[in-house]
Amino acid sequence: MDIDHTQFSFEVQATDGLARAGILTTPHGDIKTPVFMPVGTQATVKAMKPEDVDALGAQIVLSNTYHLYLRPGVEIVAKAGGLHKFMRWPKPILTDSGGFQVFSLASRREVLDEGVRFRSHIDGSEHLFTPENVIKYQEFLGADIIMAFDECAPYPADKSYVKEAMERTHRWLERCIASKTRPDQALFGIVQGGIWLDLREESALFVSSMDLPGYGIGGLSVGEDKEQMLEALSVVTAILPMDKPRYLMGVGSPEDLLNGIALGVDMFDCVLPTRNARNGALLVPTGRLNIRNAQFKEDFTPIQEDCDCYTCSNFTRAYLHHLFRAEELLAYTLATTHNLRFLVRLMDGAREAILKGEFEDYRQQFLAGFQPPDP
Ligand code: PRF
Ligand code: ZN
Repeated sequence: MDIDHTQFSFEVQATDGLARAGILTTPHGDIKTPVFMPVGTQATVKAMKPEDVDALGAQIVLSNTYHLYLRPGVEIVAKAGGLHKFMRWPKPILTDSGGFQVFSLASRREVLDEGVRFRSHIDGSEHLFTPENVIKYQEFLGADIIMAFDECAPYPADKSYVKEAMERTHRWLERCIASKTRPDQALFGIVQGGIWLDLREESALFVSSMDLPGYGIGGLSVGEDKEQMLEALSVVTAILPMDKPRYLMGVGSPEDLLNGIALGVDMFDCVLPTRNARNGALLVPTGRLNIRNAQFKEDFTPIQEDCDCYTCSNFTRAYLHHLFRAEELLAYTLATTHNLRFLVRLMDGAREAILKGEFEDYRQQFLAGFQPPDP
């Protein structure tokens, strides 16, 4: 079934070079793009109350079919009234299909044309994901945006294998579209093709021909060089329809976000800002600081002087240093709050810059000050 166009739409409000500022309308509200989506794998953004995720400016969260299917089970979530009610997040939600997690987490995988047979990373039980059942599971969960079932080839891999995985992803996309029934969910197709530009072109053309409400770009940021990623990405964004949202899956460092926006990407997600936060790696305009470091023991300034987040408004580096050293649980909440707010502000700034036609200056200025971690 197609989608209800009164509930979903995407409007590009301004472009600046290839960068775009837009509004994505969903049944649970509007999303201003470009947008970073915090990850709530297990129906929770780790260490955060939904109210706090909302308060720091997040507009949409991502959750994972793979995890929720294995535990607590998608029927439980459906009985609770769907994922929005279950996790008490009233704003938009996107669920990933499991097409990536099954390859990164499950053990003893067997890829067949029918789907993927795998063993649970939790209890070793055997399961089969197919394009049809993964759509059904995402319909049980009830997210606003659901993703097609795809195969993300590993990196490095033989070109012949990446091509097979891409072709399988295309066949699976047709089956996903055919099995979808809910008009209040938007299905995004996923472009694959690894680092090979001819495969990327072929995949972008095929997926674009499906006339979907949005497009995911998968198979990147899986170990290839940054230059390879950006080159493959630029081939894809040049082909995808201008009037639909583009979502670069699993990409999330500040420099990748700005470089992705510069190539025409509208949506991003990544576990890094939240995972790094729980390891004490905090984002600041100059790069990352590790708050566990002894230099912060007597530093009574906020993490970031000009940050308006709850953590920076109320606590010092010395206090966070202490919480991390003492392994106090509040450390995770305060650090996650700051890192997510940092990315939300980075994206808000990018959007404003696009609307003013100043995005390239904004990107250059940020990148000039920001020192990425060694690869
Ligand atoms: N496919 C899906 N989810 C993903 C990816 C993908 O290729 C990636 C790769 N960066 C992250 N998440 N379905
Ligand atoms: Zn802060």
